[in-house]
Amino acid sequence: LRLEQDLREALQAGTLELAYQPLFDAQGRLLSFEGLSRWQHAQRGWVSPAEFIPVAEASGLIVELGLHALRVLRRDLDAMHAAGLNCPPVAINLSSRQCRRAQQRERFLGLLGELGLGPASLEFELTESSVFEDLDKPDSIVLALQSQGYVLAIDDFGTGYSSLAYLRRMRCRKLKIDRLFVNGLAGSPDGRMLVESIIRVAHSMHMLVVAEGVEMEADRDCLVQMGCDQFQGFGLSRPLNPAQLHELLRRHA
Ligand code: G
Ligand code: G
Ligand code: MN
Ligand code: NA
Repeated sequence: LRLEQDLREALQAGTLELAYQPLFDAQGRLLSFEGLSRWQHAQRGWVSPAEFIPVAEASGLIVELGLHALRVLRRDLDAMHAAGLNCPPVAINLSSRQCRRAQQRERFLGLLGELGLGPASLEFELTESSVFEDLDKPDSIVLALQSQGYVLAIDDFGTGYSSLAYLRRMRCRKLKIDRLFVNGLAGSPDGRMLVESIIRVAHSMHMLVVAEGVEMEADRDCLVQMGCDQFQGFGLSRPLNPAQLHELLRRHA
């Protein structure tokens, strides 16, 4: 409860930030970023999203957190433009609890328009379960975003339920294989077979495959060989603060 109250105040004060973790192709070219919420608590220091996202979801604060993330992204993009830097698309995580009500969905879509965050600058990541819940709604946020041309990725693939059922039902552009299946891949024949199958299924549905949680070069090489399209993980880059992001963009310009 203490954490919930502190999070509420942090959102009011606008002190949550975004960290940006790059995604690369097999040749090491920079493709895009995942924007991850970060909270520096006055007493506790950095609180992990693994801790505060569940609190935000349970309390409903996730709605405000999601809107706040869009504003922070707008501010950070403006700063990059002012510095003469071009930023590739940034993907934001979208929780199903953020857009459960029609009014929440409208507010979210409205803010995208207001901030001028279109599909060239913004993408979304959704977990399997949240896509599945949302698709049953007449005014589904997923379908709305898709019809506006936003790239959607299915996040943490393989850890949810009914994966194949909704893969068929809705076509996302990207599939992100959960790091559970990526870590130690090179040393695991079973793991390789599984990931190879996931890649084949995704490609047959014209989806791009992203491996997340890439930490070891052997795993990355293995994934490249299997035809994986994009790579993200501590082994390539940690999530970056805006200053580090600027530096990376200068290097890749
Ligand atoms: O950043 P990582 O450090 O620990 O994130 C942990 C979890 O929190 C991940 O599952 C990630 O998708 C989620 N997460 C991070 N930032 C956001 C956010 O802005 N919104 C939502 N809904 N989830 C987020
Ligand atoms: O659920 P989601 O995929 O959005 O989670 C992203 C989270 O994964 C972030 O918290 C990010 O810090 C974390 N992450 C990114 N790369 C790695 C990695 O190589 N190893 C581990 N353990 N976590 C990672
Ligand atoms: Mn994600
Ligand atoms: Na993920």
